[in-house]
Amino acid sequence: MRFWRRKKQEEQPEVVVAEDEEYVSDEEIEAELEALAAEEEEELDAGAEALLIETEAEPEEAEFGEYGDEYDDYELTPEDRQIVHEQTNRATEPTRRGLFGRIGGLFQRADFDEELYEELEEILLGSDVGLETTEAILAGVRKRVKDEGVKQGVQVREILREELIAILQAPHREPPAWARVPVPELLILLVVGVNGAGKTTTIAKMAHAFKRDGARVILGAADTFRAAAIDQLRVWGERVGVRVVAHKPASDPGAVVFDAVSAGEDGRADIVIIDTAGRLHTKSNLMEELKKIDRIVQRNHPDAPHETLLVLDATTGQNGLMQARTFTEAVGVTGIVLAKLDGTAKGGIAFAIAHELDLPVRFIGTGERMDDLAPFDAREFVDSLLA
Ligand SMILES: Nc1nc2c(ncn2[C@@H]2O[C@H](COP(=O)(O)OP(=O)(O)OP(=O)(O)O)[C@@H](O)[C@H]2O)c(=O)[nH]1
Ligand SMILES: [Mg+2]
Repeated sequence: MRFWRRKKQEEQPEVVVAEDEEYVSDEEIEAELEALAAEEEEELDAGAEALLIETEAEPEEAEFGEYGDEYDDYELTPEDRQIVHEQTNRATEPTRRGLFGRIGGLFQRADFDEELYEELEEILLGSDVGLETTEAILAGVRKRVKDEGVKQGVQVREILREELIAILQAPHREPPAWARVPVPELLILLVVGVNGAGKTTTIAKMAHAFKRDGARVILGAADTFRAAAIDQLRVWGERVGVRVVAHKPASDPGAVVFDAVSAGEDGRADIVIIDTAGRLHTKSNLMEELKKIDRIVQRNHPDAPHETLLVLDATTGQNGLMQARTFTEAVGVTGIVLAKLDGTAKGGIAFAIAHELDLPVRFIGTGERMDDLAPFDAREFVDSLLA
């Protein structure tokens, strides 16, 4: 299945595990950042007028809709669709078997009455959809039921289905960075999340998928908190067959990021994925550390990270929303990976994420193996839950 849109014919490089490659100290990076900031200020002064003229121009209207014409290269083939369908079905099985599965039964009665609305509300709340989102869904359904003058169970079911899909699709305003046109010369992805959420495993799965699509991938082991974390990424790197840039345990994550990005520059890689810590060994604040990583990435790549993916453990339910808020405030999360969806009956959290955080879910984790990652598809997701 294609995740990455650009096809490359080049041979994959051999697996090299880099240690202390071009090590740059914290101080050196800070000094360079300062110099860069000064330089930027000068440039801004000089270019202020030109900048003003540029911004006066009308922004060009985007010509494509959601995954529109420009992206047909990225469109899933019928075989891909089948894979997404099967993976989504498998991952949502616990949710379907749990409370959510009772939704189907609500529509078996001929008419959909007030009592059934109450039951529906109970089911949504119990499946981790959350109060705010549940109310939004019910209000949407009630309004359409009234406007369209329907009351038969089957008709209400279809309205509910459409409302659920709309909620999930709303934050998907543009395709993921790896499917955009043009794809950045060096695509830099930052992966964040609390410890144990599934970051490292997700990175391995993504690397596997991108590599299979012909991309040359480098992983940066910026989670220097534990030796085991670095080893885990290296083992995955070897298994998947991609380069891993790592430093010694407890070393500066910023230096790892710097080296991983540098290793990918000048056409030597297509994608760099940075693994980060879920907690820190020092007293310094995790969010500050992530902000610093962001700045280091932006040093030579002002548009990067092209995506900051927050990995959420789906089994933690509503708790994940709070985590997401904290990370979003600190580092501007652009998308969610919902990991371990296969292990929870509370898949309703996907709706809360979309509605309350306005963040697109990019992938769902469907198991512990390399292939257990599916692109998130709102329609597939809803249909598999209501099946
Ligand atoms: N069932 C299932 N297990 C998963 C999934 N993703 C990750 N895991 C498991 O969750 C555990 C933690 O995953 P990691 O990738 O190490 O999590 P992490 O966020 O990198 O954790 P730290 O590095 O400690 O912060 C591992 O045992 C994974 O195999 C998934 O989609 N489904
Ligand atoms: Mg990890």
